[in-house]
Amino acid sequence: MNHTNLPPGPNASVRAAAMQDGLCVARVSGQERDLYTIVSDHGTMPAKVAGKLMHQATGPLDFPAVGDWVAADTSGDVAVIRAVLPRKSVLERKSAGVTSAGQIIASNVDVVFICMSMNENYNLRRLERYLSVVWASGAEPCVLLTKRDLSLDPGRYETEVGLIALGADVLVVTDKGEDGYAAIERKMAAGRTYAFVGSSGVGKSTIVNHLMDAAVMATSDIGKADKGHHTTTTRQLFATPAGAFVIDTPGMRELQLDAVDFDSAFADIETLAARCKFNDCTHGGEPRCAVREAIEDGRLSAERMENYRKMQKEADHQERKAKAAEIAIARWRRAH
Ligand SMILES: Nc1nc2c(ncn2[C@@H]2O[C@H](COP(=O)(O)OP(=O)(O)OP(=O)(O)O)[C@@H](O)[C@H]2O)c(=O)[nH]1
Ligand SMILES: [Mg+2]
Ligand SMILES: [Zn+2]
Repeated sequence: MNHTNLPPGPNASVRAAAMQDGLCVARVSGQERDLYTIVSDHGTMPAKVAGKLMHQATGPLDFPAVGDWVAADTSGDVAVIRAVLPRKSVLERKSAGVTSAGQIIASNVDVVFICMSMNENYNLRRLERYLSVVWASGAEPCVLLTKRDLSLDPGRYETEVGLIALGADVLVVTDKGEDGYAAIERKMAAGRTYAFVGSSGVGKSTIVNHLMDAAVMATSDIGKADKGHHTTTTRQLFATPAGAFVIDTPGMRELQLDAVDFDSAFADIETLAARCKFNDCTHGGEPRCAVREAIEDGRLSAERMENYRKMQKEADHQERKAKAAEIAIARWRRAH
């Protein structure tokens, strides 16, 4: 990535403060375990996290992630990241494993393109999960229905998705033909940052290569895109020739919920629920329940309602686990 097209990023006073400490402001463009790549006025260089920052960290969210602005000491061959600057948006998910700690997918993203292809991968319930997580990140979600060339009736998918992707744009795209990705390019602007997320094989890296006008990411060969095979394995930030920033991410098998925004993602259900006769209506058979009435006359899909309940349960469980962990840590600290 060329330093001449680094985005505006943190404001002048932050840059000045970092410079006073002999540090420079850089952006994290790549991460492979504990080795980072950062881009600054000094160009692209490898970087590690300072020991102090590592010891003060209380969880994965305190570590740098792709898209982060950091203050770094760039005097040596390997830069030393001393601080992570405040984030404008954080896209996170629960990490696999037993801890309740979240994992950052990307930060300081303006628009998250949620990619879903119109074949076996098509799943409205999974899309609802993605939308809930992206709304909570502070970035704007935009749904990309990919591989239009493989679908006999793309309009049907577009309509169906439009009904659940409330407040988000829905674009139908393909890598075939001259202008199959024109809708994406129209959506993008110079200086802004875009992340691509979604299942493996839906065509995220193919889009990134198109936007870069170069094969910067490997894509799977046709036929080798078998289930469970991930072509992209690390997250990476690129500056496009048009001056935008794009982050490619590895396909996710499942998106475990961490931070979620139900008010935005399920605004239709929340609005209906406000009209139920009882304030504490569980929509389980109470009289004059606006939610059940909407399901009965077909205005709300029963599957959508069921998914909403399931996700809420999951989020509640997650929250209880996080609280329990917090209490346990506080107790341990007091005892020691
Ligand atoms: N027919 C068709 N194939 C496509 C389209 N876009 C991508 N592909 C193919 O789909 C396969 C997977 O594409 P990738 O770009 O590697 O998918 P990905 O989302 O980056 O996958 P991971 O890196 O594993 O997460 C490749 O063989 C692409 O050539 C499209 O619009 N139509
Ligand atoms: Mg990929
Ligand atoms: Zn109700």
